[in-house]
Amino acid sequence: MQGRIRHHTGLGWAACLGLSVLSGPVTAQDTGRAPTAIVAPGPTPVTRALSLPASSQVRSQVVVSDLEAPWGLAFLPNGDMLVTELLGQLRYVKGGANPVLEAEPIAGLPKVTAAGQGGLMDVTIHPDFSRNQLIYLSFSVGDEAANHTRVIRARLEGRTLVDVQTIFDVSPAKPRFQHFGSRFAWLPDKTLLISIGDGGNPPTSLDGAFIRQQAQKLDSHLGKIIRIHDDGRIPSDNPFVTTPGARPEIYSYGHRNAQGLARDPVTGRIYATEHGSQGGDELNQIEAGANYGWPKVTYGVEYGAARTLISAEQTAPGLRDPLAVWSPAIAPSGLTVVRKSAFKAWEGDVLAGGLRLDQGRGALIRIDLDRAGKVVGQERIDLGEVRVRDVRIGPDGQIYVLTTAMRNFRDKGQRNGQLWRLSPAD
Ligand SMILES: [Ca+2]
Repeated sequence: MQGRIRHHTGLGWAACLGLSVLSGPVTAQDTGRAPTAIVAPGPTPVTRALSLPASSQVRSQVVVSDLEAPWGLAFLPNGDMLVTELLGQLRYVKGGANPVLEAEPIAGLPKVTAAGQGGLMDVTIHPDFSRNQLIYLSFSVGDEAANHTRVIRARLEGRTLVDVQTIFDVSPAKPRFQHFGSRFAWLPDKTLLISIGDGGNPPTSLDGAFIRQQAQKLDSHLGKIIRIHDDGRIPSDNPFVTTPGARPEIYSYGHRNAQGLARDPVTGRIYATEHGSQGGDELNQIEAGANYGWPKVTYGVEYGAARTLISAEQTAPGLRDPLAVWSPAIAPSGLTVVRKSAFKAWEGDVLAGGLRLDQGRGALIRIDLDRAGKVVGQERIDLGEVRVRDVRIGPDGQIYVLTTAMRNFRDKGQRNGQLWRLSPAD
């Protein structure tokens, strides 16, 4: 694919981009129906990420180095940034043309368990931050035998957190340190969505079954997207508040490990990316009460050379189909919808971070959506031998990306994390 990418519709362009369309178009998401509406099963395009064309539209520049396993990025209204480091520090970056990483981390953080995939994960600011200075952090607590994701809010006073309050604890606790999810997204009513992982891969078990089965259980927060008020209270219009035995915080379920979550402020659509198991990574459009299928239906297979099937079917009545599937995996991380950016041609598209494409380098994936929210094309934005962990649009309209090195990215003392700024190529 040569030259500038423009907005296109139709599978002709998808085919020219190297999308491997297995068996036809995506099932339409029927946004007009009640949350529990059944969506007819339909085929979903499966993409081989490495076969995607590389974007020629981007100029990239490292603006901050020496971060230690960065995970989440949030802009303050003044253009400064908060960056979480997985091992448990919150860093302050002065924004502007030449961003500066302050040497001293933010003080007053609670104790975090940093082990395996767990640690200090996402950060977001309250929609009214300018008035209340509230920030939110997600992190893992506990030990090898019993740990879980916790959400706190606190006021940022200068460079110190004060009035730290726990507002949500995932239940049940789980063993081992896999699949925490933990990404935030705000809704316009100032409720907060948080993605929670399924608890891990076999042989990790809970209640006599592989823990992944928790994703289908409404009495568990594992494998869910949850929704709470800004102080942790449960919204009375959550989809399962009146369902006996169900956790009232649940917004959607049947997720494996969603580490990308973003709302389009123009269309109101909510998108999530989740890791599959050896392939089967998904982009989903999230609706209240819907079941996204894991592990009943997935394009992923068990880890290992045998590639044992996890589900006999990839789609089923009553289960939401993904908008896009990546096999092999991209290992999707942070997610953002392109609005108010310097990339005019990308307006309304979705950027998905990829930790690891085909066992090689990570990249950003730009997913071109048409006005109906259907995937009509994808391309790679390569940043070299890095894992892409988070992506945000800055107040200056540029794209900001957190990366780590491919190897040793979360070993203590490995300050190979970077903040990149992407600008439109001339
Ligand atoms: Ca799914």
